[in-house]
Amino acid sequence: MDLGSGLRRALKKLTGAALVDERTVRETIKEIQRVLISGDVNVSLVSELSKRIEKRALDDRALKGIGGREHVVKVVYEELAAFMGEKHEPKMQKQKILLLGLFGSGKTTTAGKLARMFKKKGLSVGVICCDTMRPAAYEQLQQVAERADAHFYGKKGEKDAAKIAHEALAVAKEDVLILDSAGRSAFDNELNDELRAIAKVFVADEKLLVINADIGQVAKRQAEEFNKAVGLTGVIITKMDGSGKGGGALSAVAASGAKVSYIGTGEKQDDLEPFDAKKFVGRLLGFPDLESLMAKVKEVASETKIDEKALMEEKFTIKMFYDQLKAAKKMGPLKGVFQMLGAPDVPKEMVEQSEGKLKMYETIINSMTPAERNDASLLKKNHSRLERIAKGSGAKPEQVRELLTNFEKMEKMMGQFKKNRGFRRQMEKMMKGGFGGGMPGAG
Ligand SMILES: Nc1nc2c(ncn2[C@@H]2O[C@H](COP(=O)(O)OP(=O)(O)OP(=O)(O)O)[C@@H](O)[C@H]2O)c(=O)[nH]1
Ligand SMILES: [Mg+2]
Repeated sequence: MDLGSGLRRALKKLTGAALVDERTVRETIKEIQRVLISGDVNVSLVSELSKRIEKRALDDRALKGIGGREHVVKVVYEELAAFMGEKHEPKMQKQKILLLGLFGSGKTTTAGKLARMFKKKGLSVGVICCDTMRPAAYEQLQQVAERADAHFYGKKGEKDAAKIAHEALAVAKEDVLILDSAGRSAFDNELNDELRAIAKVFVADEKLLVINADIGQVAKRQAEEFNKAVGLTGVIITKMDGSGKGGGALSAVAASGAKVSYIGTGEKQDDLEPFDAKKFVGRLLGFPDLESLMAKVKEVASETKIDEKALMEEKFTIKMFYDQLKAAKKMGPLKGVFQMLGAPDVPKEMVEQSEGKLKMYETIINSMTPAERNDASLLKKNHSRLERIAKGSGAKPEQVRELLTNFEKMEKMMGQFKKNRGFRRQMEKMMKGGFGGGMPGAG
């Protein structure tokens, strides 16, 4: 399960709950914890995050007031975003960029991506091959440069990386210079010395550590090691497209105090984006920004409302019955809602209708005449009508009968509801508090 679908599922606990109360909040947080830990986010970081979410989400006034649901969703969204980092705005100006990182982290590929990004903004770009370790590093970067339409600098056979940097700097005239350095299988003294020597000569404006999302929470240690060596200005996390540990890597970098500058989302040169934590989390949750997320929460809340007006009407019809079932499905177990109103339990099997069964009910109901849909008594013990409906909908007569039995159970319950004098008031209260306001005609 990837981070996005996991978080979306966790959030569904909130958006789909009949009532957002302390328990719902705690359950949502638990689910978020599970998702993050399985995405290799550090356990103690997860626990800190949970505490922050809990503290803010359970703020009494906000939770109980109008829009309690929106309040909690907003808190979750904001805290997750802060947890993953900040927003990076690349400066489109003359600059020198030093790329560093371990073997295979994506340095050379990223050099091409950055080159392309600056080229697109109208800046001239040069790339410098200072990787004297990897066989054919020279040719690889040369090809990458060509594809990005950037100037290539390098010196085949030269073993001194700092010397290559020095010579390139002496002749390069481009606005943006990107230096691709050599990796190692792990951070060691040799790499440390080499990077320091390059940094001394190159004097970079940006020193960007390139890491692979797959290393997850190990990113923290790497960021610290490289930061100690050369003083990082940022981290680029590559392969976000193929890793379930991107969340772990992002949060670990944020915790190390370093800043995530870019994320790589594919092998092509266009697959790079300046990192924006809010946008990133929004996308994970399936929304471009907080506003549209809020809009969706409101929409679900108003969709799942019980049609109070219909409930108060004299006659309970098959159409209302079907709407009710659909609402119950969206809202999750309806049982709790009815219980809160002091009404008898809705038969469990009715609440737990499967999608397939609901579809079948829909087909059956479509085969009824408008008169039948409005007056179920026409169907009572009327064999020929039942047969006709079964034939028309392709359902078995038992299935039509089952629908009617369920309908009658609900009808009976509704009768009891209407006798309950406090019902209307309780209903209004619940709608306002639990469904975030958005209910027209509830006043
Ligand atoms: N899916 C995906 N693949 C990527 C991404 N970035 C890099 N890669 C791939 O990762 C592999 C290694 O990338 P390189 O750019 O050669 O890595 P490097 O850090 O230069 O490696 P060394 O020079 O050996 O230290 C290549 O196959 C790239 O295509 C990314 O964002 N997504
Ligand atoms: Mg390379």
